[in-house]
Amino acid sequence: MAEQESLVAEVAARALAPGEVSDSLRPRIDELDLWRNVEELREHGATVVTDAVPLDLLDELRALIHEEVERLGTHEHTGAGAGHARGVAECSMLLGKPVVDRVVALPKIQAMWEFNVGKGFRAGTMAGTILQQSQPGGEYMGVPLHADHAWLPQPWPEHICVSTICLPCEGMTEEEGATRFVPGSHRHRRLPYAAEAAEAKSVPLVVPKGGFAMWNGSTWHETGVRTVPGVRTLLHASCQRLYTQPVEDYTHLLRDEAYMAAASEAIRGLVGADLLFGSVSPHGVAPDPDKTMKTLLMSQQ
Ligand SMILES: O=C(O)CCC(=O)C(=O)O
Ligand SMILES: [Fe+2]
Repeated sequence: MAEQESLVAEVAARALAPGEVSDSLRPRIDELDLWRNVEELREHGATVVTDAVPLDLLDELRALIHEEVERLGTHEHTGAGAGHARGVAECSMLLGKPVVDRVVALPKIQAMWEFNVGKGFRAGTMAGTILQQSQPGGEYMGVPLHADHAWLPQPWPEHICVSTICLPCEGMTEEEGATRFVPGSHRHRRLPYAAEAAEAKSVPLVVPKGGFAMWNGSTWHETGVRTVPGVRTLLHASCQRLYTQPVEDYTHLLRDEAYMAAASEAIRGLVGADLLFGSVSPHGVAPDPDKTMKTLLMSQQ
């Protein structure tokens, strides 16, 4: 009993306010020079992090997304609205692909996810898209103004539950179709009404090659329009707060002993290897006590 009371006291004492940086994360934010990004996420709801991804990894990532899209054939029926983005070729469930695993484990990406969705965050969606040039007067391609918290009841919690990064393999300017967001829109903590969406003033998230754009689940954002030749090849990677149900189910990776034996700490985290979920066996009565303790403590941070 006394043990349980002290656990409750410890969990209570760990609680962070929304947008607060934990003591254990602070040194990484310092070292990686991410305070401007933390501030921008708090104030505006989105930010661009630079110098995060080595350029050779970007070439590999671009090749993977194009190969996957080709393999799935989604480039052939993009006009019919393949995937979630109209007119955009898409591939999903990319965690487990070696280059994606290396990218999403990079320190700046990991630190920003932890800031936004707390310790113990899991992979929610890991998708690649290829956006083509729009023709003048042509149909809008991509996802119109929305927020990634859309499957949570509104008003959305102050603690962010979904955090998306968009990582363009070649960088993205406004003309190249940079993702756009509405500064300050995260404060509404709900989806935009139709009239608000029609009048919203979005701004482009211009990303130099090697950087990524990031927003939080309440921020209103939309795919930009590519007006110049070429394509925008992008990794969309969303992570979710540990208690929410990840959109993509990566339990096959958790069960893959060879994969897990070689997995970095970052990947173990993304698939929830240390969380209590799924740890009660049909013959047992309680979840793994170590995992329960870890999960409880992480949930507050
Ligand atoms: O295509 C884009 O630029 C934005 C896509 C999007 O809404 C997302 O990844 O959450
Ligand atoms: Fe989105």
